[in-house]
Amino acid sequence: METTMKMTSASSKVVGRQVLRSMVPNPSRVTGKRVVVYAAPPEGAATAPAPSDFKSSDIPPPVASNAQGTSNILPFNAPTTAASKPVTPKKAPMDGNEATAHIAYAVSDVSFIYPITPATVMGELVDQWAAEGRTNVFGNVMSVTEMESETGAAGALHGALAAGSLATTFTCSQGLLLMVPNMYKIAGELTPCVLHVTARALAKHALSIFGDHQDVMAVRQCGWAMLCSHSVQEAHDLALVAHLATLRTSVPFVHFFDGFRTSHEINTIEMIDNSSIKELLSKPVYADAIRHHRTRALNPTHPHQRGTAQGPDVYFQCAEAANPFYDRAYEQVVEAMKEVSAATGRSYKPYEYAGAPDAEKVIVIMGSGSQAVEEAVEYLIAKGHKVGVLKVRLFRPWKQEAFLEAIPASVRKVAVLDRTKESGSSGEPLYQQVAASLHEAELVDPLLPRRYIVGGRFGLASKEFLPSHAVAVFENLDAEKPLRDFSVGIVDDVSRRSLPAARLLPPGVSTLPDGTFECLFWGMGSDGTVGANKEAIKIIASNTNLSAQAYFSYDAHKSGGVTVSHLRFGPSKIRAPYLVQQADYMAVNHQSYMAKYDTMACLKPGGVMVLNTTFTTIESLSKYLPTKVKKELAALKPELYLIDALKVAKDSGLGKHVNMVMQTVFFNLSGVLPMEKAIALLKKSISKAYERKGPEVVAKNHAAVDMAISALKHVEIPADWGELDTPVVHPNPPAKVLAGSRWEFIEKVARPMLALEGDKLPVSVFSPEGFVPPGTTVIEKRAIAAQVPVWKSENCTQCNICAFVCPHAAIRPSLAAPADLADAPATFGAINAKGPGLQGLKYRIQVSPYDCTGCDLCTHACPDNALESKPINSVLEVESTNWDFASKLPVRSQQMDRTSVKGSQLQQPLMEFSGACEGCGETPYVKLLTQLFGDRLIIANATGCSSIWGGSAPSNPYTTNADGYGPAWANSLFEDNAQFGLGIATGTIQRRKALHRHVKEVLSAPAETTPISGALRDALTRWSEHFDEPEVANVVAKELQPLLEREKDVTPAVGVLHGERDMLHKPSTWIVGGDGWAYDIGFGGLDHVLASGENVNILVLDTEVYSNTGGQRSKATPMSAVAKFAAGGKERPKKDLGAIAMSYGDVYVASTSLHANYGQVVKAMTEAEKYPGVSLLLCYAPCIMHGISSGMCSAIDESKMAVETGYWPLYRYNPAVKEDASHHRFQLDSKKLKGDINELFSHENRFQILERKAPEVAKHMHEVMDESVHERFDKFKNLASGGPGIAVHETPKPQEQQ
Ligand SMILES: Cc1ncc(C[n+]2csc(CCOP(=O)(O)OP(=O)(O)O)c2C)c(N)n1
Ligand code: SF4
Ligand code: SF4
Ligand code: SF4
Repeated sequence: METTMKMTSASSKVVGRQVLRSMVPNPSRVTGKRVVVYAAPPEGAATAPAPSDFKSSDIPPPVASNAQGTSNILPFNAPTTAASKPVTPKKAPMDGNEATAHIAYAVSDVSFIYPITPATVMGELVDQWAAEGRTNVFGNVMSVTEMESETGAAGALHGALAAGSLATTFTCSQGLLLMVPNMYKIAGELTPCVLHVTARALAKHALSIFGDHQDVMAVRQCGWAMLCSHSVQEAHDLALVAHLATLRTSVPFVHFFDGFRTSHEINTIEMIDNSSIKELLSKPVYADAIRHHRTRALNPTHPHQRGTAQGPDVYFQCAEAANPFYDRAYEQVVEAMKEVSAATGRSYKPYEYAGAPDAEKVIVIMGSGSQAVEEAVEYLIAKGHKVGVLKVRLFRPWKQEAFLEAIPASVRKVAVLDRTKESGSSGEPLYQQVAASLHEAELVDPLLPRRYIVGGRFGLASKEFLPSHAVAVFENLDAEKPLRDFSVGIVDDVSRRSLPAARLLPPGVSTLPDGTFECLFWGMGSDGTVGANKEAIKIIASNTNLSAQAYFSYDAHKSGGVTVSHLRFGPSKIRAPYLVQQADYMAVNHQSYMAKYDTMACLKPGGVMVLNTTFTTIESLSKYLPTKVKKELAALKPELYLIDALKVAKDSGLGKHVNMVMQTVFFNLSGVLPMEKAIALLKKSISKAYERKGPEVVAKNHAAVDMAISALKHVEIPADWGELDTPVVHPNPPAKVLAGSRWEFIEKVARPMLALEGDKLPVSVFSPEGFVPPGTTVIEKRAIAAQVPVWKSENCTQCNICAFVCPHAAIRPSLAAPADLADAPATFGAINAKGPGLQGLKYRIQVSPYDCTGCDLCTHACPDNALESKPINSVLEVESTNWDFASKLPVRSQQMDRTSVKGSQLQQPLMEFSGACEGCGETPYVKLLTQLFGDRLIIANATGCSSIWGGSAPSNPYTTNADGYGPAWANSLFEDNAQFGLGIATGTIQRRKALHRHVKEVLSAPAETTPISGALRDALTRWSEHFDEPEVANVVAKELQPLLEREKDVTPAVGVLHGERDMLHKPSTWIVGGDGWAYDIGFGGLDHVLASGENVNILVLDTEVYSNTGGQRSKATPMSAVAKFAAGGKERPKKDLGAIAMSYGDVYVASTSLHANYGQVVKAMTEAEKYPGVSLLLCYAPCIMHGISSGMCSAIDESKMAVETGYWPLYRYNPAVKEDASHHRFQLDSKKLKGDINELFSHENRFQILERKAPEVAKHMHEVMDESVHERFDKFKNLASGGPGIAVHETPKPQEQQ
């Protein structure tokens, strides 16, 4: 197979080259003109006119090609001779991102990048390769620069192109939208460039990181050619086609492929080697194009001007002048495709038909979905149907003739499938395009047969699209009244547009090639299962002759959520762009999943099933498994294996990481490789994967591999399973029943979604605006902790620190009157409460074992050894009963001052059980915010981890108090959060001002015309006098609710007050986001808000990286830290956002570290909220991305050390303070510096990587950092004693606030 391929490609290369050379025009030769200032027009095109005062003779002439037909200003530094040798294609398993990045790197010199899922990986790879010094085909190391946003990336890209570079970038979704203005410019100037896009949904009613074509369709009008890859192999090949075609045409190209399905699918591909690419690029057509691009670049030795302003007299004509470039682009794409074909043996067409030659029905489709259609077409043809699929690769420029030619003449019915939604249109863009083409053709040639056409949508946000869905589309075409403008893959019971299930391809019938082996691995986020499976599939693909495919699906939790790895391998090429439906091999890595999810629905009868469980005998398992599962097991009759992988992992020092154990078991049972070989390969891959984490981690993983097999047990499924009515120990009991719409949402939407059954939900259960009621996380009860803390009352000093540090609000103090405890469970011990105002009450610390993540922060933080970690199974029943009882106790929080550390924790947290990682450093700040101001909080939240753990539907951790009050939370975008928050504040102030005016009007109206009660008059008067003081106004506001309800009809004016009564409550607006938002992409807006003087509060959760997208560098990243996009360590120091904010003089600024100083953060939040202007809180937030060597449970010690060494200073700058000899606006809360900053660095992998890789560089950087930390501390000391340094403005005048 390989030899044939090699011969074909070698011979066709020669032919191809001769043919191509005679066919491809050299623009300057064809036109006989020197075309150097404007992009080379295609053959026959009019040369774009030069500005009237422009002398083309000012430009150096293009250098003629030499006799061999090769330009003598070849852009290569390296010799090209090696390229002519035939090269055996290298097969390698990789995902679509890597497949694309290889090409982009090979042919580009410059890249400006910015992270956005799922395109980030391409940026990370080119950054890594550049850091490693890899050279591209021109012999250059790519220059890779991370920008502050995609706006910046596109602007810089535009600049690099204008300077004559070969430049590229990678993005999608919101990032692509930010590029639109520059995309117009780049295309308008006819600049060769390729933008690689992992097509993704756009943020509308909700953000979604998953794949569809909404983003690319939103830029289809920008003047870029659009080339779509349908598979991982195509992403590799067509990436090159795009780079070649852009040079040939001077039209910039968007090369796109489906986000996740293609970008993250690992498949075995044949790689194009750099020598072949080099050989291609050394052809005169490309050498000339590159030279041409460079000659027309901005250069003072032959200057010209671009980007001018034009008026009505010329703008239109100039826009039309580019038409010839687009008119001929199709041919150039075809040429480039032929060249890549010649080099690879794989042929592509812009519009490619597959199916019956005499097909009567076709589906037209673009992207990975075409492969599912192809499987369906093959299946239907085998059953005698005349069907086909038309795969669209080139969407812009659209070549009507070529498209029409690709459709077999026999076709009478056409269904066009779009992976996008254009609300209110009469059809989506591909449909419109196809319909227009067919219609025009029929108009031009009335003899043509009439073709019936319908359009529909599929696969939005990676919704599964199966061959059976394609069959349903064909069946629709045959219906008596086919649905037009339909959807497929969902149940739309509202507008009834969805297609019914296919009859010809029932569920359970596979369309995969014979011999394909399918595997499923159920893992838990951050348990390493996904990483291990990526390695497994790479091992299989690289060491057998089998084709392999892997895809991974996740839920929205940052960690502790469910992950499912879908692996396939087999003798034939695997397309199947959809999830494994029925596995031959299924591993369930966490026993609780057997009850939580319908795992059995995914297992093939007679397959192999491995369960990681602590119940390793059939008797104990029998007691644990739900009856339903046992019945299913009895029916499916799998080979069942049990293993206590957690024990093996613990014994080998891996804690709860069971991934390597389960991986070894997989190799053992699947027999895909001889076991000895598999073990050797596994160990090799472990060494490589964990190298960055140090030799100890590698050794522990090796030990796990060695110990795994002996712990594996085969068990027989008892014949009577399924008939027995075994009592069930349910690990996920239904939570409390709550009334109203929240309960309805929980039952109808949240529960099915959490059980991974969201795909089955019909349209009617959803709110079209995407709103989610508060407090839905209360039902999740994930039980993901291995160990949970249990209270030792005898040691407890009632400091409430455990609750203060808990990221998940899973441990809380309870106060109760003795009478409240009359019905307490026997295990609900309580001690006498200590502290002012608490006399006579009982006190208890209670953990919720189902909600605890086992991060151990509370046990580490407890100063009195009053918490003990115990295995969850030993305490689950008792402590969850205690928790339920504690949750129902009357609220007694009013009895404590909430602005103390202890008092704050007696308040109900109105943010609980979020999906953040165990030990997350961000959540405790926001939880505290809700304890201080939760009942009047409005949060504008930037996109980032805090919007994911805080707002991933259906999980809403923001909840309400007994009055139904709680944080109102919204996310606009990543880049605009400061402005969004300012808008909320301004809008709120405006509405409250108007209400205040109305109240005053009612009060001043004569009693005869406004006969309101004395009680209402009195309350309105008090409200009016204190409407801006929440402590009074919000109490009176509550009093006013029933009064207004009763008297709303007295006069229309009172009716107005009633209508606006929810504005009586004074809110507190907080703008919350991460450092990536505040320091980089949102900085412009943030700065504007800082300068606005409005009464808003800004909370920056500073993890010092873009945590949500995997840890890329931001301008908050410290020097020397290795982050993604800073593979060689960050060279520049962290930006001082506090100093920038303080320079305004009237901005309240605090730098805080919750774990290092509990009191300071409470003080800072309280002061910030009180301050009648802009406040900025910088919050040090330890994150898993820091790689703290002893785990996140040490985040407290680590934060303390960061403060003590001066790495993270604690201060407050309060412009409300009147400066005098003893009062200063700047307060330094850090004490005298102590300890060695290098010790801090030695605990965190982000610093250690550089120390291991380049010790000298790291040493130097750390010295610089140490020095600057001391300098900064001295400066702060000076400021704290009233020394100069910060602009002092007048204390802001009290303003009318919200
Ligand atoms: C315009 C745009 N570009 C990129 C993204 C992708 N993105 C989402 S969150 C994020 C990083 C957030 O980092 P940070 O602000 O530091 O918050 P953290 O995740 O660390 O809490 C990025 C790059 C996006 N959503 N929108
Ligand atoms: S172990 Fe972590 S999640 Fe559990 S209660 Fe303690 S701090 Fe909270
Ligand atoms: S941290 Fe320890 S001593 Fe303090 S309240 Fe919690 S359990 Fe008690
Ligand atoms: S900030 Fe870090 S620790 Fe917190 S959820 Fe994000 S990645 Fe996890």
